[in-house]
Amino acid sequence: MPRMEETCLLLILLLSGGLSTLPPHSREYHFVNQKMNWTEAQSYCREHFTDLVTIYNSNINQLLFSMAPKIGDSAWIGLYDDVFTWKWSMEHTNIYVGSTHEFLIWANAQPDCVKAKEYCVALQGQTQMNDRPCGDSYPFLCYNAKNTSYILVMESRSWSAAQSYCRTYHTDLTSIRSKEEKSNITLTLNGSGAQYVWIGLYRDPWAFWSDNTTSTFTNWGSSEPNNVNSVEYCGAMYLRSGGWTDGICGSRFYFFC
Ligand SMILES: *[C@@H]1O[C@H](CO)[C@@H](O)[C@H](O)[C@H]1NC(C)=O
Ligand SMILES: *[C@@H]1O[C@H](CO)[C@@H](O)[C@H](O)[C@H]1NC(C)=O
Ligand SMILES: *[C@@H]1O[C@H](CO)[C@@H](O)[C@H](O)[C@H]1NC(C)=O
Ligand SMILES: *[C@@H]1O[C@H](CO)[C@@H](O)[C@H](O)[C@H]1NC(C)=O
Ligand SMILES: *[C@@H]1O[C@H](CO)[C@@H](O)[C@H](O)[C@H]1NC(C)=O
Ligand SMILES: [Ca+2]
Ligand SMILES: [Ca+2]
Repeated sequence: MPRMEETCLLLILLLSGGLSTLPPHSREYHFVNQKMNWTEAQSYCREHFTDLVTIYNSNINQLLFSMAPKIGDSAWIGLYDDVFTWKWSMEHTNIYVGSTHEFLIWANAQPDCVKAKEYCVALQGQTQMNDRPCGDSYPFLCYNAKNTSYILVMESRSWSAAQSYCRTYHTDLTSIRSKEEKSNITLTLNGSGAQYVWIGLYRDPWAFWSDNTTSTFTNWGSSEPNNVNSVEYCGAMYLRSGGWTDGICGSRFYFFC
């Protein structure tokens, strides 16, 4: 039977102040020479090894790059962009924002993270949500906890400048936590004529790895991620360059476990 994986061992010695009481921490990396979509690859890695790979630094990136053939193809890594996990500016905890909330309603075909640039949320047409580029300037809606009121500021600012303003003069950009709050917000916006109004919802781009660990290292290829046609939410490595790209999760690529 032909070998399906090439195996490479990288031993990282954890030196704890000179004491060697801890066993060496070893990580094993595998290039799998079969093409699967991202979820199939994830299952394969979990079944045969541990998980899809998490890349913590350029040494690991280089190691993986060196293990794979230099061909004009890509290999999945564990990175993915979760377009439904959002946070409120006021709370900073991840909340799942699906499409079924009665008061948090996405506009048609949203969130679509156009060109991989939309990580902040505005109310569109005063009632529905749309992810928009955080640097765009829109009017915004603050919440004041002292007198529980919503303040529409009709000056256009970027999302983070709007957040600063709200935190300085009120409490924060508004959350929408209930039907009652939503109806008051709709009332506040009524007649304003604003097409987009920032609210306090945002997310971190490309924040998750398959094994639930976190890594701040990135190695995107030039002009990546670009979310072509708003369907690229899984991370892969170009086998010719070692640079990363966002790809369609249903595409079949080689992968690293
Ligand atoms: C609540 O307080 C803010 C800040 O002082 C003020 O701008 C706003 O008009 C107040 N709203 C109400 C309804 O009292
Ligand atoms: C919002 O509207 C509801 C009624 O729909 C009301 O009970 C509530 O006090 C209002 N104010 C806030 C801050 O939600
Ligand atoms: C919005 O305001 C107009 C008057 O300016 C009013 O006729 C209408 O009922 C209001 N809509 C809502 C949803 O409150
Ligand atoms: C990652 O976390 C999620 C939610 O916290 C959990 O459902 C999932 O099983 C975890 N996956 C792994 C591989 O630990
Ligand atoms: C990957 O393939 C499996 C089985 O063919 C399919 O059920 C799954 O939906 C695919 N995943 C994606 C992200 O397309
Ligand atoms: Ca959008
Ligand atoms: Ca891409």
